[in-house]
Formats: sequence, structure tokens, C-alpha cells
Amino acid sequence: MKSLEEVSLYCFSPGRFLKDRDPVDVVEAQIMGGADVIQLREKGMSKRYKLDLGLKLRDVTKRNGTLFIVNDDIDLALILDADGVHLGQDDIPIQFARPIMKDKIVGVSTHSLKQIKEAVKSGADYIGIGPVFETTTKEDKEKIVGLDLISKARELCPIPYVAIGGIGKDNIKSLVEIGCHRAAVISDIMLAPDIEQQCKVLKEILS
Ligand code: TZP
Ligand code: MG
Repeated sequence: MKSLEEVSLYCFSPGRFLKDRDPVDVVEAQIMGGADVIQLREKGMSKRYKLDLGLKLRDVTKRNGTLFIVNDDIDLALILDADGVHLGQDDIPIQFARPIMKDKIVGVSTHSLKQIKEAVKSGADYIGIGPVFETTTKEDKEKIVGLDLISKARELCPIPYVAIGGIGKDNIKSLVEIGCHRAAVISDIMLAPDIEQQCKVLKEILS
């Protein structure tokens, strides 16, 4: 299994971008393209369906040595024996999540310098920082943080940080240019005609 330090391309289950595809195929294509992480992120799906999909994704990620993280739901993360959970600012605070998650990965979404510092202090294993660019994917819109906050994280963040929000083939190089080699990408991959190839292109730029 990969370590967080090795992560560069952070990917997702398809969510509302599924169309008429099999979600496992979409995830497998991302893994073949070099995804280091798959996050189960299905905002509109019932827990029962998330559990069913999660079982399949746990299997495919385990077989490929890809990290498997569950968004929002600590119970599902444990039931699925995921590698970790990803928590937003409105989810269970890490102080309560850590004793349950023990030494599994706990990631936290951050949208400001203050939140970055708090997440580090409270013992997050990694943080997401964003939205870096304009995005239409996120349901509850946060203010765009821009490349500035990523640069600041590079100076002061002692744990792995992943840039997220509006990242794709046409702007991912700008992250690398400021020293950030970890990106989480949804729509630029999901809307690409060839998911595996799109991941390869993004991963190559991050490497
Ligand atoms: N958190 C901040 S932006 C975002 C999340 C989950 C959505 C990223 O999706 P996209 O399509 O890569 O902008
Ligand atoms: Mg959340």
C-alpha cells in the first residue's frame, strides 16, 4: 500500500459524473492511469448504496495497492476497512474522529490558513486545500483560495497537502511551478473522453 508521502494524483468515485458507466470501471480506469488515492465521494447516495459500492472499491483498490479513503462517513470507513476517512469543516471534528480511527488516515478539508494550522495541530494526517480555482463540482461553495494559499502551505505545512478545486490539464502545471506535487481532480478526469489517458497526462505533469 502506498504512503501519503508518495501520493501525487488523488482521485474519486464518479458521483454525479457517472452517466451510463459502471462506477467500478471508472475507478479502475483512474487506477490504470496512475491514481494514488481513490476517495469514495457520493454525495447523493444512500449509505446502503455507498456501502455496496464501497465494498467493490475496497476490493479493487486493495488489489492495486491504491489508497482508499471514505469521504464524510467514519462508520463506513471502518466497516469497509478503508485506509482512512476524509472530513470537511462541517463533519465530525478530528478530536472525536481520531480515537475511533486510531492509526488509520484522517484527512481534513481546509479553506484558509487558520484552518490549515488547526488541522495540523489537531493531528490530521494530510489536508486538502481549496478550492484553488473556480469549480462547479462542489455543492457547498467555498471562496476560491488561489495559488497563494498553496504557496503558504508549502512554507508552513509539515504534513502532506493536496490541492483541490478546478484543477485540470490546462492549469495543473501552475501548481508544480510553486512546488505543489499533489492534486485532487474530479471533473477534468470524469469528463475526459479517455479517463485512463487523462490521468496519465495529469500524473506525468505532477511527477
Ligand atoms: N473540495 C473543494 S473543491 C472540490 C472539493 C471536493 C471539488 C473538486 O472538483 P473539480 O471538478 O476537480 O473542481
Ligand atoms: Mg464532508
